[in-house]
Amino acid sequence: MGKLGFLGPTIQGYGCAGVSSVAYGLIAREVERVDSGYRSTSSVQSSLVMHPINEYGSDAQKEKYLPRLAKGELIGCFGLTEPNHGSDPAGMETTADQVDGGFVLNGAKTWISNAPVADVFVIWARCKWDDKVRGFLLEKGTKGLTAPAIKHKLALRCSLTGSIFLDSVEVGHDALLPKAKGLGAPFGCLNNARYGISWGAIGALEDCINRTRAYALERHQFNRPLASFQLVQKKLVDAQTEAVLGLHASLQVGRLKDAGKLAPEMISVVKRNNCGKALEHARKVLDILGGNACSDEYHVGRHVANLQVVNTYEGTYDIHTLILGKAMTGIQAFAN
Ligand code: TGC
Ligand code: FAD
Repeated sequence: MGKLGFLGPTIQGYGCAGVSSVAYGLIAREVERVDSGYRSTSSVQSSLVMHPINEYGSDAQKEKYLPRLAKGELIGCFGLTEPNHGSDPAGMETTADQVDGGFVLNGAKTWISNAPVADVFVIWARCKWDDKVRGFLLEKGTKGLTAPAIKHKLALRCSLTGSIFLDSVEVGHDALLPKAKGLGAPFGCLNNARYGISWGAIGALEDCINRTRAYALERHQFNRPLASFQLVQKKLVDAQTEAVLGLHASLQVGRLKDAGKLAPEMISVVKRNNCGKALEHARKVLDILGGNACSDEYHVGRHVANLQVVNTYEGTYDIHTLILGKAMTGIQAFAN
């Protein structure tokens, strides 16, 4: 991916491709057509590690990390979710405190993509001195930092996921992302990643449609191809319709993003809709495989399992419903 310029592709300079947000979406779609786990690995690197360094980092941090992250020589991860705080990151318990020469971090993160193989860790922590959330760049091998893998995942099996434990991890002043203050900083990264996921989920659905269409044309029952049955055609047509509509919605959001006319709610619309629809219709066309749905040789079941996670991370389907509900009514329904 590094050689092809897929990592941090919208960043200008530092060896990055410098392409548009629409191009970034197209990359996500093609990568996720293969497997959501590949897209996960690459979108964490691009949107959740390179983006915050580029957006909130110092010149020295950009020079140090971006060129090697762009080439894939370094792998990064993004630690926001905690064991007790997933949908509500505002409640995070990970802390940073000031000490002589820098900061000390304590806490735990979980379900973190790339963590077990990460060289660079973007860690979000609540700062004890002013109660604000800030981002820190930690490096593999730092004393007190461990990132064990979460084993036996049912989905996203080609993407490595881990926990992160921070046991009095001491870092210098240069580890702080100087321009990231408040929860808006990690949410700004999520805007980019969620946008890419909205394209990616449709890529996975398109692969499911192509595979089940080919199967339906080839497989005969009652002396006719499955594709000749109206119920089978309806499943394919419903899925294709949602793929086309979702894709064009993301294309328009990408064009608005490139034109600087984006509102984060637009991203919630396409993340929620495209992930939900991709999961629903991938599941429906899976029926076309009959008993073969059970075999991983046919791939559609793998996509369905992956899409359950894709519909969950980066804000669950229901959390995006509430984000949009708040935007439409002015009333937040997350908590009392
Ligand atoms: P709230 O009070 O609404 O906002 C706090 C501050 O953040 C600002 N803000 C945003 N800024 C930019 N973009 C957005 N989308 C923003 N949303 C909010 C807001 O203006 C405010 O700023 P300020 O200056 O006034 O302080 O925050 P809340 O605590 O009420 O948030 C509610 C909620 C539910 C929307 C939020 O917590 C949320 O989005 N929860 C979902 C958590 C989530 O998405 N986690 C993702 C973890 S990373 C991940 O899953 C990676 S998987 C990647 C892969 O493998 O592909
Ligand atoms: P919870 O927040 O406990 O939610 C459980 C259920 O309750 C959901 O259905 C949710 O919609 C619902 N719910 C919660 N609050 C409300 C409410 N107010 N109203 C109605 N319903 C509600 N995180 C990272 O920081 N970095 C990563 O790289 C990363 N990678 C991941 C990779 C994988 C494979 C997975 C599975 C997760 C990853 N995550 C990552 C974590 C992911 O973002 C969280 O799982 C997700 O945000 C949901 O949080 P949770 O699992 O704690 O669920």
